[in-house]
Amino acid sequence: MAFWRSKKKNDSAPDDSSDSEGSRDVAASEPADETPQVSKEVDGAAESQSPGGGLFSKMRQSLQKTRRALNTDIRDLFKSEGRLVDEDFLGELFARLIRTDMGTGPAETIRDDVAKRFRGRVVHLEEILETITQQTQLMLQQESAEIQMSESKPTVILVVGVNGSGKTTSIGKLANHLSKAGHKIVLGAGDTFRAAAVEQLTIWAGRIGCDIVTGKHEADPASVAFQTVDKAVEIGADIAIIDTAGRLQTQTNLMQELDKIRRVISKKVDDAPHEVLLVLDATAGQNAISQARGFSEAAGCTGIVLAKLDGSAKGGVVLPIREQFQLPVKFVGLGEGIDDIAQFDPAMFAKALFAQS
Ligand SMILES: Nc1nc2c(ncn2[C@@H]2O[C@H](COP(=O)(O)OP(=O)(O)OP(=O)(O)O)[C@@H](O)[C@H]2O)c(=O)[nH]1
Ligand SMILES: [Mg+2]
Repeated sequence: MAFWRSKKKNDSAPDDSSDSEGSRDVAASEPADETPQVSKEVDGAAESQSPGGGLFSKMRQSLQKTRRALNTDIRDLFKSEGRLVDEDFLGELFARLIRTDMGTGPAETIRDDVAKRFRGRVVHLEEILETITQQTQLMLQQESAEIQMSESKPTVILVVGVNGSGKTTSIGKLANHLSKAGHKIVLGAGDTFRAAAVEQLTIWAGRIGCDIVTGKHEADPASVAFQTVDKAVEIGADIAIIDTAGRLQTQTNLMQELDKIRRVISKKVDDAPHEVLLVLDATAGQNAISQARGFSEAAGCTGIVLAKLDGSAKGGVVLPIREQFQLPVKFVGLGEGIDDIAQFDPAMFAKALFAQS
């Protein structure tokens, strides 16, 4: 196993535009042959972050595209001073709500709530927005967005999802977030399929100042995962976060590869992985739902990271994700920068979604 030290880099987000399509065979035997490498960055203290402060405005900013579509649409319903809440109004409101990709279920719930409170009355935009915000918050309630920490170190987090959903970038931002919270982190470059993927995660490790375990190109990802957990145990790290190559839930061999990664990790730490985070691309809107459906069952996911909210006009997709899956949304991606991630907060999200710009 080789060690090296990298200088902290802090400029732009590491880009990775290489193609990751394709499929690989899963080796039948358990891994042990490849020798992953470990690099150590010791002198890179994490950037300071304004805790809490500005988080709402960041969330608000990120939801700008969704909010613009939604607010403009809803505002259009109020051409004159106030509007009578009748069947026409309720029908138009429903049509506008589903444009955010919130889906028919949540849109019906919101419409029915508005009907119950205001039918037959003349209402103003502000009243409607306030009601919708409250109802949205209610629908988004979940137990906790905290990472489930193992009682004994290390907590192991496996990160999965389809190609290009934002896995590696989310890992970089999450690792930074957790590192700032005082946790010692090890990253595992489990996407050995593309050389660029390892490089991308290595750049993030350098920026954060944490260890990373990498394997040779096309090394068995399960081997890298095992070595990552092994390294975390060895150095007393609090959290190991393991990247994986993008895959579709329909690619049976690649889903089996995830199984193998899980099996191998649990050989090292009994109850690991403690979290399997499914990264979904918010710009995919309703398509993100079908991704979630396949993965949540096949990969035993425990939580969702909704990436690229900032680039999406379909931020409403959080609602059907919460409605249809038992999985909590743990984090949202708000951009490509190192601090562009936030723990999911239903109240803040609902408020930011309907805030008037
Ligand atoms: N605007 C924005 N871009 C993001 C966000 N998260 C990821 N990206 C961008 O989305 C692209 C894909 O991100 P990656 O992290 O490489 O995605 P991945 O899932 O690891 O991709 P594969 O490993 O190829 O499957 C990159 O250009 C990222 O910079 C986000 O929250 N906001
Ligand atoms: Mg990746």
